[in-house]
Amino acid sequence: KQEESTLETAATRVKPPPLFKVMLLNDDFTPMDFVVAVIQKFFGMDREQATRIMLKVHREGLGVCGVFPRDIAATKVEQVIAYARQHQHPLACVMEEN
Ligand code: TYC
Repeated sequence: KQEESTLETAATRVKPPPLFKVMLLNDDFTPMDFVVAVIQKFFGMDREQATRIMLKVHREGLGVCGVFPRDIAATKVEQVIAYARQHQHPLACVMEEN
């Protein structure tokens, strides 16, 4: 088969790209409303979903906002941190391989 003779032989078939969880971490200072707004703005959730995740982070210390390929995850982390700093909040956002 042509496709197996070139790019997709069993030996060279590509693995699916690794995925990364993007997580928010709790702190004692960032206002709850700000965290909800961040989750809506950067992770495309409605207020109800965003509030659920914010409360999970608040109660359990961290929570997953989404799972993405490496570059997209890294961009989300940078955008969330930059936005939080612009508003003088210490909100922390990290990524971890799934
Ligand atoms: N713990 C914060 C408060 O009581 C709220 C908060 C939730 C902060 C989630 C960060 O990722 C966070 N105001």
